[in-house]
Amino acid sequence: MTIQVTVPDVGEAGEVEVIEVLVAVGDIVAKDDSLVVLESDKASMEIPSPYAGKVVNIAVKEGDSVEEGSLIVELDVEGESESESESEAKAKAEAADKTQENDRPAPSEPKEPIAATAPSKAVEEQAAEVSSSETIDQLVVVPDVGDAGEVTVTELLVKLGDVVEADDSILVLESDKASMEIPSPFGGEVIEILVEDGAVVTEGDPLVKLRTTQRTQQKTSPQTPTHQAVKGAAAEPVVEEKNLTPVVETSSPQSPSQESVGEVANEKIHAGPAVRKQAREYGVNLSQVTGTGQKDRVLKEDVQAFIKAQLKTREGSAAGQVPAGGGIPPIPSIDFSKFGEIELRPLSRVRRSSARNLHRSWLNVAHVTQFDEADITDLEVFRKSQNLELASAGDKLTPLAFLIKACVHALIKYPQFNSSIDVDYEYLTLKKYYNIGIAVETPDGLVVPVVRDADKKGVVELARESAKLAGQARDKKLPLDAMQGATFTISSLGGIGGTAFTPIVNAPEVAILGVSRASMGPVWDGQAFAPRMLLPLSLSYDHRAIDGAEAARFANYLTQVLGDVRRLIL
Ligand code: CAO
Repeated sequence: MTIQVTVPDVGEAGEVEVIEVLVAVGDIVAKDDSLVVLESDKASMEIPSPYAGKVVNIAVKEGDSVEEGSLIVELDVEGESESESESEAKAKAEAADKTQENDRPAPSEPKEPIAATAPSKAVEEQAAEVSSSETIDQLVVVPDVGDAGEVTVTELLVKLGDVVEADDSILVLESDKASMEIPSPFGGEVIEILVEDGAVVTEGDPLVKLRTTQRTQQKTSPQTPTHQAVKGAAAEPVVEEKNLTPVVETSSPQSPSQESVGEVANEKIHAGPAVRKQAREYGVNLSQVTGTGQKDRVLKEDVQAFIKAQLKTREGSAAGQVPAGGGIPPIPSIDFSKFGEIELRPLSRVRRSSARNLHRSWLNVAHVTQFDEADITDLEVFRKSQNLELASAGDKLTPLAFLIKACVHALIKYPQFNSSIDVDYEYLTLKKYYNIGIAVETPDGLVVPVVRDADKKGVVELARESAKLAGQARDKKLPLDAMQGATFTISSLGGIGGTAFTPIVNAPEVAILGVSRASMGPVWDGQAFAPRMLLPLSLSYDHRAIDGAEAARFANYLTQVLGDVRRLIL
């Protein structure tokens, strides 16, 4: 015979939305298999099939608004024992008769509408009349764990069949900073353990299911959303009330409170039970999934897309391409005002952009830094003498112009430093032009203008041009194309101080020269220590493109050129 499954009493919700249809026409479902997921403003509920049978018609589709009594699906239950179906339907009809609310056909008629899940008021009243107690299955979920975000189950303190009292510890969760025993918010028998040792969970994830026995007078009315599977002891074979509010949540590990129902968690992650189940099965942390449903609700497709993206990230990582942010555990977002006074300073556009570029380079490049020292005693004598002559023309040589020139020479000798590596590691692109980026500190953040064709320019011209670019950068007057096309970068902190640092390669370039402050130091000349002006160099390079030995040679060659500037004319 054909059974119509209708929307049960949804309490105060009135209209609810069909957010998922879990079956298709022709599907064979078992009793209690979920048919659809309905969602009110406050919560979601899966509607289980009241009988085993074959789905012969689906009367709703995702997005439909339905109310109590609306037809959901039609089931062919002929495979079922007729007498059992009849007796169940009869029990429902009798219960409904008690309140004279039943205008449905008699249960023996071929199309008997059956409210699928939540017991109607009448059914509950019937249950109250025939039973002095009822069992209620309730989930204990991960409470608010503060800034911890993800926590690990480190110890299960209960096993199946254990009877716990309210406030008995049921398991231990551990964050980076602390362990916490999670007390049960209510007493009952442990009928399901939903996590295992080592599981990583977040706020709202279910931990254990407890079955409590309560006096019927204490039971929750269908108008009050609860997360209880109510099993009326006698009126119905099994009438399971699915939750209108999916979690029973404790307000904190220290003070569990059954009143603070899971709407908080619900608001944080808007997802139906089926989606939560799917997420649990695949170990997906729903807080990391972007919901594309109404009000950012997380749909099954969102979880699937998230899993796909994660897999891609792993494939990418295996191939050495790490998409920005992919697979990287996020740094927890902390409310610092809890610890003291704070000020929010918005980042400039320049700082945001350089933060993104630096992060991207840091993630992609296999950084190694080679340190060396150049003896620039003679260079400094020459530079200062030149400056005396150049002053009248308004020009000034700083060590930077010589560094640019020396780097161009080294790049010509070691062309792989003037290259970019193919993303598939098939080849290096060697560039036959020499454009040197110069890291310039500005009030808005780091800017890297480019001295073009540096190989074709003399030291004075390089000094003039780099000073002009640095000035334009600080005055925010750099033309856009002045920051493009660099093949190698110099970051000089020499005017400021420091003995060494590890600059980040400006990918897709493969190397960067960091320059620290030159200072006088003793150098052994074979017979005695002599005072020499030593310039610290820090050459960071992408080890994917450059071998360590090549880097040592490049840095060494630089020291030779800077140590004897006559080489620059060779
Ligand atoms: N050792 C000792 N003194 C140095 C030196 C060094 N390595 N480099 C420069 N100096 C001296 C200069 O000769 C100058 O001295 P005088 O005024 O007596 O001649 C003084 O320090 C100031 O130089 P400068 O910094 O104005 O000029 P510059 O050409 O050396 O540098 C620029 C230009 C744009 C690189 C620099 O101004 C700048 O912005 N540096 C910061 C770069 C930065 O932030 N890098 C970090 C990036 S993170 O990777």
